[in-house]
Amino acid sequence: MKVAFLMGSDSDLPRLEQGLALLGELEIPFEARVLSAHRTPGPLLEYMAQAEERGAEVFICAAGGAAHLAGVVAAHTDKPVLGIPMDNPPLGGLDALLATVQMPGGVPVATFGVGSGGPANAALFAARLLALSDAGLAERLAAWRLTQAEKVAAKDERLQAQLGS
Ligand code: RP5
Repeated sequence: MKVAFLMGSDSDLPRLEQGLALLGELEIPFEARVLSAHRTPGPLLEYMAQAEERGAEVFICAAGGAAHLAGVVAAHTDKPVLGIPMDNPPLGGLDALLATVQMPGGVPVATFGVGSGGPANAALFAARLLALSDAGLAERLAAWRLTQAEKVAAKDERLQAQLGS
């Protein structure tokens, strides 16, 4: 395992699947766990006590509402912590965004966007961090970026065909 992908609830999972799929596509060993800073504080600390020994190089933490998961994880590691604020009702994720991004000085959390791009970008950012010391992964990332550009170009071609231009 190189990436520990933690979420505060299984209700977060459906919106995180694109990020998990990207880690798989880029052949990055990861594990995903439901661990809550509030509901399971003990098991979260037990997890943090052994995650690095088991290989975790980057932590991705997704939580909604009063989202303290990424901050608590960052308080227990010197590895990079990437926070994903979940867009839950009734406040639409602004609560989680502020809770995740407004960390006190000395405990950094890199916070990603609320909504559909956040999980994918957190996974890609984790890949970029790991690619700094993994040439094979750097190549896979470059190939992935090329494929993404080709997909967008194909969409543009289809649009031009529809418009008859
Ligand atoms: C947070 O509370 C979780 O990350 C989730 O986004 C939110 C709601 O959790 P559930 O009540 O759906 O389990 O801790």
